[in-house]
Amino acid sequence: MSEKRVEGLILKKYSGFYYVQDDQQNIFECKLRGKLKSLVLSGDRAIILPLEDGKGILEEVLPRENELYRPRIANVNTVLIVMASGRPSPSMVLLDRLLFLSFYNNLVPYIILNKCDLEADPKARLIQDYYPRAGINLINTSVIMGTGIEALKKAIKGKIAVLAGPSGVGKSSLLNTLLAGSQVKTQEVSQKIGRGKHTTRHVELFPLDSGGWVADTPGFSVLDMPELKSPELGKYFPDFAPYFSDCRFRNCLHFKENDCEVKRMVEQGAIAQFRYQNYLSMLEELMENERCYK
Ligand SMILES: Nc1nc2c(ncn2[C@@H]2O[C@H](COP(=O)(O)OP(=O)(O)OP(=O)(O)O)[C@@H](O)[C@H]2O)c(=O)[nH]1
Ligand SMILES: [Mg+2]
Ligand SMILES: [Zn+2]
Repeated sequence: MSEKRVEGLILKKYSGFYYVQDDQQNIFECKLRGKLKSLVLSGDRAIILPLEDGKGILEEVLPRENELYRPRIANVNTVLIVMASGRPSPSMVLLDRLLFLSFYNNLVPYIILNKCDLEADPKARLIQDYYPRAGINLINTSVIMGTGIEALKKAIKGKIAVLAGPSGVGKSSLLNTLLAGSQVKTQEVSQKIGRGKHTTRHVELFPLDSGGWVADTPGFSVLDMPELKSPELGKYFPDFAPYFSDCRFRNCLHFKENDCEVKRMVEQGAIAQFRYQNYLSMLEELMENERCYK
């Protein structure tokens, strides 16, 4: 037993204990130092004092880089937006919303097109065709065939990732596949995931043997638009951004304005029609909010 403090990552909170992983993959079951009043979230980095038998005392929470509210989790880097190649067929509206929220929160999104063993839905083909051209990461996966799992592990390495996406696309299946054969004790957890019994109040981070962590939550569960001025929205559409300088108006909303380069690119097919429609519906939502709260 030493008096040496170590830095670690909060994986989860469970019945009054915090589970903290150090850089050597040891996990300590920690109690809070009595006088510590800070809020502690999964994903926080912390200083702990290790005691015997894998126990420890959580002494200090280090400053966080960011914080997601639903699920409540700190220091997320990456959002894995899962859609199924078929069954259920992809939702472009949800996809574009999640992409926007990722960019808005300064997180790196990956589109994970799962079930690529099934015949691709026409919408899945659109996704495969459009987003990589727009510079957005896309990984085709199949839990059944084992396709794309290595690429997915590579995307997560060194990162804290959350899974997002509609029900039935294979988020839990992917997480179980990522954790398969893991050295960390995941048996109990995997079963919990398998039954779909999420204890959403306590987000749990699962460490992968290949590096990085994945949260066991459905990801962003609330898709309301953040408070954002309507002219700012376009900034979070990386496929629109190259054209802004050629719009006639500097504050162009790419909506009803004349001489708008974004609209021209939609007509020419360089920007996908569906993507522009999704932009417009988010824009209208923001404008509606501006009218209400003015
Ligand atoms: N064909 C095929 N089926 C898959 C694949 N991945 C998952 N499934 C199946 O899709 C169904 C839904 O998978 P889940 O992992 O429960 O989906 P989920 O996204 O966690 O759904 P929720 O927990 O409801 O949000 C299950 O029957 C899986 O066996 C895949 O790659 N290919
Ligand atoms: Mg699930
Ligand atoms: Zn414009």
